Amino acid sequence: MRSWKLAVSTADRAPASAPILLHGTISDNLVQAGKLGYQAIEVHTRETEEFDYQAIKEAEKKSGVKVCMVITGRLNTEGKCSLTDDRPYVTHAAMQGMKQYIDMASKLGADIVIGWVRGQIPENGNRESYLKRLARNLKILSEYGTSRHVKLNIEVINRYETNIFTTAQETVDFLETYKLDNCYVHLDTFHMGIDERDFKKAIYACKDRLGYVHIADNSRCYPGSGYIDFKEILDTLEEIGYKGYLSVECLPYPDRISAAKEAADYLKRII
Ligand code: LER
Ligand code: MN
Repeated sequence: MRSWKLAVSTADRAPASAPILLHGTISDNLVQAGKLGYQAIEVHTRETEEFDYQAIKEAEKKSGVKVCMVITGRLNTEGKCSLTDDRPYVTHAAMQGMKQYIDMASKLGADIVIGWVRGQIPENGNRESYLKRLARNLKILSEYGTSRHVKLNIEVINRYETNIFTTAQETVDFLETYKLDNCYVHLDTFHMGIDERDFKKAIYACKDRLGYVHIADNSRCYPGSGYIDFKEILDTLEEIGYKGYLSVECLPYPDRISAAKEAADYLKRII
């Protein structure tokens, strides 16, 4: 049996409705994550944040925990930018913001996640032309990432939150069609429970293209609290040779620390 690397979601602050478990500075969150049994943290942040990279490196060394991923959703939720928007000045701002995230990830030795910032196809919009626009922009970002040793992970998100990349197969097909070599698929077990018919098949569809995995149970609470079969998921991830992180991104119930602890304890039990 192989040993899995566990990560946990963090931010400087987040509403109670967000699936983010640790709040505070990156340095404090690294220490807290280590105490709870995690090897890494993912950081949900704005692209404009100016971190003290030296202090973060020292905190990583001291805690033995690293920053594995920079999450870009706030460029969309707060910054109102998307990579498919009809207004060129909005996509331009989205591209600028994404380059800032890639620079940040490069300094942290991390990769990035592209979730909501991909945007939405408007009702009655020509799907093909929006996907072409998205592919063109992702190609530029993918190359920008390659030059800075940062991988782009495209999150598969359920149909109630987006209408682009709602299944693993759709996402893999897109990455292959547009030859986006530095882009990977990012699965989230909560979203999979809504839009995938078969967890095993979805994971197999990604194979070498799987870059990152979010872990939450069917109600989006901590793994082990619901009915998702995580044992089967881990076995399948092992079968395809997945070597990335299992990152707990779940709702902070009954409270943030208990959820983080329950999740780590549960995952370690079944590993
Ligand atoms: C982000 O990782 C995610 O899963 C989306 O549902 C936004 O929360
Ligand atoms: Mn997620």
